[in-house]
Amino acid sequence: MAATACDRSPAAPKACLARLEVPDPSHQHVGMVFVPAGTFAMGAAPLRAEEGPPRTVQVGGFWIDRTEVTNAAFARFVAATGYRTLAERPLEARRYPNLTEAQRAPSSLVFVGAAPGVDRRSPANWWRIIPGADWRHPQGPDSSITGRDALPVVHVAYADALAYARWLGRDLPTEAEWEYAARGGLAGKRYAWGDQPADPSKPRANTWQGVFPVLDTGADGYKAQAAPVGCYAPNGFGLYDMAGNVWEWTKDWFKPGLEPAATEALGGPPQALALDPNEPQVPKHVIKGGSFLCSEDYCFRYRPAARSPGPPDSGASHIGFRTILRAGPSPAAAPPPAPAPGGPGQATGPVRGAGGPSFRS
Ligand SMILES: [Ca+2]
Repeated sequence: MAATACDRSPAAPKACLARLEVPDPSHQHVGMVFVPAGTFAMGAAPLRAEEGPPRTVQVGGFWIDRTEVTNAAFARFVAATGYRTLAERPLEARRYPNLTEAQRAPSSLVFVGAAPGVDRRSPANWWRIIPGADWRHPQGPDSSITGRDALPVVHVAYADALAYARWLGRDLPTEAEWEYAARGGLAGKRYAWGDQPADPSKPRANTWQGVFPVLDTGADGYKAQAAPVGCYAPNGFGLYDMAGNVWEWTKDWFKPGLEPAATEALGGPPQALALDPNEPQVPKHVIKGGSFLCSEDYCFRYRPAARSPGPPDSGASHIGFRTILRAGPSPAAAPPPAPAPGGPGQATGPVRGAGGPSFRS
């Protein structure tokens, strides 16, 4: 057996916060923290090619979820609306004519680990498209979220996250808003908690300790799996898990580097300029924060300045989200979400992630 260290035991991890806050449209601010308007240095001296040097960016005040959206919160949304996530729907044949019917069946990407000696250049060695994997079945059809109310919802595509946010009259954060929130009021620090490197004896986030993707020692308490929300100390704004646990969707279209500040505040480059050099035919959104799969020796993206491209029509077992409510105009007045799955130019693109770089860890 590969030493993946994936813990698939049926024992449900306990909740870490005393109370799970579950909002609904009548209780719009439940679970949120207010972050005052401010100016900050977005980005950092690049540690990865896609990052950009710091530039001054202004953001308005906003409410933001104290934690990643949980299974409990997403379940309330689904119960109220009957919403089906993209992973639960078959892909449309007209949009994906090159795929077989089996390939278009409902499915999602699950991290399965790898054996020692694996070629670390190919994420396909540790990701599998598993039919029947979705937010209710995070490891595949035989798994469930029973007893996992406090875990972040995963296998949510960008459109799923936006649909949840819209139901609450909220929005998803721009990359600038997300990064400003993640920094917690600290200026120019490498991590959400300051400049001290991660210390396994005093874990500050759910990441990966050991050799990725072969062995996670789980020194932070969670071995190759997401933790319940709020298991580690919050940042300066009172926000939990802004580093590690699960990646989080933002509204910005991804391209390497950062846009000039004036554009950044408005939400990054237009879709026409979206570019993942490793998969240029698929426009992607920026995901932030890193995940439980981020190790110091491979991903190292559990830093506020780090960023990665996420295909809008794909979820995965390590991508979740949180929502915001701007102090300015209501998000209800914003344009409707883009159609999904598969927009123009994506019809022949990789489906549900073919192991693209956004899924490295
Ligand atoms: Ca961990």
